[in-house]
Amino acid sequence: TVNKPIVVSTWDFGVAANQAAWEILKKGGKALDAVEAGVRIPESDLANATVGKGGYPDRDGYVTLDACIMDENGNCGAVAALEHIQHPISVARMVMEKTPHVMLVGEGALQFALANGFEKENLLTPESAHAWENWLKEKKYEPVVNIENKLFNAEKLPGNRYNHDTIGMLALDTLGNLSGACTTSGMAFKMRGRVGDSPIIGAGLYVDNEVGAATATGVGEEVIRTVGSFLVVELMRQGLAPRDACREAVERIIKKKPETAKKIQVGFLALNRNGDHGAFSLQKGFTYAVCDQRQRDLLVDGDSVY
Ligand code: SD4
Repeated sequence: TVNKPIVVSTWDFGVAANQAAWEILKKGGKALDAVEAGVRIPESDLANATVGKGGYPDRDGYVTLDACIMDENGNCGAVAALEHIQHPISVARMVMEKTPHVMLVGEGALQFALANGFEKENLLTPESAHAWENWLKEKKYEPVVNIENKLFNAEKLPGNRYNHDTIGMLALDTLGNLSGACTTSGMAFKMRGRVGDSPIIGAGLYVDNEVGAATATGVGEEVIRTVGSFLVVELMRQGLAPRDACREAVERIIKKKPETAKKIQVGFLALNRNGDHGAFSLQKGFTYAVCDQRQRDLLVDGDSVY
């Protein structure tokens, strides 16, 4: 039997995002609508000035966002290095639905968003600006393992905040259709113009309705190098369970860059067309959230190599 509908998403903040997706799925709504609505929850926290949630900027102080979305028919849309727009996922969906293209970047993506009614906002919160100013003292680019959960859970402590980093979300609706969304402010203090895996179809996200869907989080360069999400889906096509497919993709990263792999985090999350899910990461501490008929806010610890 197929376990549907179901939605899964990366990290502890996936729990809240899944709830928004579930509102749509439980009424028989489309997976595509569910994943868009779901990831808008962590995205919109960027604008919440009273609690100061915003993505960390690049090393020059600019907040630049990457996102992509893909549906059950292989339609997809993406934006990269987009500034000033609170909901890059919705711009990505509009690129998919209203243009002959798959991806718009930078100035052109912003122009397209503004022409389609999105509002220009300042996404650099005082807290993120402060973190950047601190970073400028040493200017060391050192991705922190599991920063997503560390900052998220640190929010509960006074004086702390979190940045959301990447949420990848995959959903299977009552019709048995799969869709996925992935959205991020990218690696903190990245070079200006740097684009990660998250907006790249096949790297940060891939959906094939005949097989399943996968998404990635962590250091995007290693995910791009191995075309990670596409790899996970192709491994599921060959018969691997979601967790085992994610494990193979993680091991591919180790094989390509053994020294790098020891120091960084990359995690994959997969959902197949039967509604089975699984995850695997390089380092311990990668979590994902599940919401289906049985469990509304389940948080699962993915297995890891190290
Ligand atoms: C990137 N994969 O820009 C993203 C970062 C990330 O949770 O996943 N953060 O490389």
